[in-house]
Amino acid sequence: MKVLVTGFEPFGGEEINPSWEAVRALPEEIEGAEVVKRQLPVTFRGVREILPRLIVEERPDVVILTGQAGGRPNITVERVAINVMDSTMPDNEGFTPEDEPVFEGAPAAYFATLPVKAIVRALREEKIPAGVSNTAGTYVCNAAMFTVLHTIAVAGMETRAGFIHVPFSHEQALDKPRPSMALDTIKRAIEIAVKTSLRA
Ligand code: PCA
Repeated sequence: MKVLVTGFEPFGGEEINPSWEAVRALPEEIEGAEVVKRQLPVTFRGVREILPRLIVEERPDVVILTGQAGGRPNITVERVAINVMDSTMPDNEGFTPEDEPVFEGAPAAYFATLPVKAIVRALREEKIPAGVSNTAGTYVCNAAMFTVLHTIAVAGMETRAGFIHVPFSHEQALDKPRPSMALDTIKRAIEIAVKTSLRA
């Protein structure tokens, strides 16, 4: 079995992105499955170019994308990705799309194919605050999730895929009164999500 796990580069003036810091600390193998880790650019163009290629080349059994949701207090497992790019905050190459589709002619939305509820239950059993989220926003994370689910659907693959948003790390929150979580807890959460998805 093979698992593709991604995190993002920093954006929005942050020096780190806790999603990538956690992903890069993951072991090379989880329950016998090979773990392929990649850092993604925070650009609408980049994720739509890189992810379809990665999926077709690596043919993973499970894809778990992760990103920072600064301000959310807990780990959130996303239920749905929508075919919309709409942002007032420029991405890392200055692009601010308004009401554009991720892919012209693609469906309005895709549900995550990860065991969303089982992941949330497993995290809570390990005393990690977690919940289901019904929106991944309309910025680069949603576009990445939509791209992966669309690629898998069009290719007729059986890969299970979805997205997990993580809070700011404690380091990031030192100078701002925002909720945060220890990087090691975020890493453990992603590892639990991988294990739960492999068993599903
Ligand atoms: N979070 C952003 C994009 C990159 C990231 O880590 C988002 O939620 O869209």
